Amino acid sequence: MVRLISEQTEGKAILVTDVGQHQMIASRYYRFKDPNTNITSGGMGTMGFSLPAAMGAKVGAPDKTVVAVIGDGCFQMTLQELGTIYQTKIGVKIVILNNNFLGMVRQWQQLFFDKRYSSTEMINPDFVQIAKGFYVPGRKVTERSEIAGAVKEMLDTPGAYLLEVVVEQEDNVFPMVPAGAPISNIRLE
Ligand SMILES: Cc1ncc(C[n+]2csc(CCOP(=O)(O)OP(=O)(O)O)c2C)c(N)n1
Repeated sequence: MVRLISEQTEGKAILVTDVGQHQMIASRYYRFKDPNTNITSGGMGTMGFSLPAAMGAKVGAPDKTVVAVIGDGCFQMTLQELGTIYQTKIGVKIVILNNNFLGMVRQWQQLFFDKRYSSTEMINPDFVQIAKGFYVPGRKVTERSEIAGAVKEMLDTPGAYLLEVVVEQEDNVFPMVPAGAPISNIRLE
């Protein structure tokens, strides 16, 4: 998904990410061409960062394509900003990688706590309907074969757009360093 966005924007978009697996996936698979085009909530990352940050990026660089790549959990932290998008017509593209989990935390629970999942499964609302409530057009895709066309539709649609992509529920992202471990203990699987 991220590679397709990368290809169709020729690596020239400003990519803004939130916190979690999607953040690392976006960093790994988007082929950035220009400096200052990867905006992410690193370090003490705060869920909910990416939507308002993407809006700010679009206001600062109106001629650039700005794509926010967001997890389903993070999106629900600041989705009310869709109201600001509607009011101010900020043309930001929103891509939700929806695994129906707080994926990064689930990954840790799987790898370090014998898959004892606690408070990480998400029962999500209908994101496309929520966007429609704010007059932001959108689409949900569930099949791999649909995603190239969906990215094109998103980029070709003037103004803001929300694309929800249903992804593998229990996929993991590497490399990672276990809590309290030195970098030499990096895990690749
Ligand atoms: C405000 C806030 N609460 C909790 C966390 C801890 N945290 C980091 S990533 C994450 C899960 C993110 O889930 P989701 O947005 O669905 O993204 P995914 O990892 O599935 O891509 C959580 C709870 C945080 N970084 N910020």
